[in-house]
Amino acid sequence: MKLYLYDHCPYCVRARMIFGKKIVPVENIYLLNDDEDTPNKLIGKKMVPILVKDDGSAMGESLDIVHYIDQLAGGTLLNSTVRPEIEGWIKIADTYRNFLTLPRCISINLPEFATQSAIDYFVNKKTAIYGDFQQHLLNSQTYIERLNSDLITLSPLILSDRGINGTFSMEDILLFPLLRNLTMVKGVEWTAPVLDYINSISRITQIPLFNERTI
Ligand SMILES: N[C@@H](CCC(=O)N[C@@H](CS)C(=O)NCC(=O)O)C(=O)O
Repeated sequence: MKLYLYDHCPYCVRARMIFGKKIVPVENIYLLNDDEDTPNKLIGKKMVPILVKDDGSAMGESLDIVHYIDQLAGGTLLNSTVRPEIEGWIKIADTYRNFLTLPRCISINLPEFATQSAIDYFVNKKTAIYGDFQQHLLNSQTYIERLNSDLITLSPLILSDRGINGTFSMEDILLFPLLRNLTMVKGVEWTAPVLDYINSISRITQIPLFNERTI
């Protein structure tokens, strides 16, 4: 199977997590961010992740891919219960996380941004939706302080390093990709429980963090 993705894409990380956790072999293919043709041909729109199965058929939508691989790999199926506190936490982080990660992800040598035209494509597209990247960088401290405070709120919700609700579950699939992206941000005060959690899920899913190239 082949998985088409971008390294900075949290939805792609959801898909990567189930392959890593269930030890299902897959070829990861990182598209350039301005490559519209490949995804358009596969699923009729410019969006990743895309799974191309062994029979050649293509599947979009991260959670569909997660469920497909979860069933295919056998073993215990992911518990899909998500606590309202986790849903609420994600909703709050969603209000500012992109302001921190979008302007940084283009500068940390990710494969989808290997060319200037891929970077320009991304900056133009995302600026139209989220606002000026430079302004967000200038406002970083405000967002970092919000995140620091939210990490303190998150800490007591972590029941185990193996999975936030005790075992690996849908909560991890939804939460870890956001936290992993935020490891590219310099100056975040990670609490010990959150740090242990992301390091452990990174190991379990074989998805490296960005903490060695923070900006
Ligand atoms: N609902 C989709 C969302 C996927 C998504 O938004 N992917 C983004 C990358 S993070 C994308 O491909 N956007 C098109 C673009 O950036 O041009 C899923 O869960 O798979």
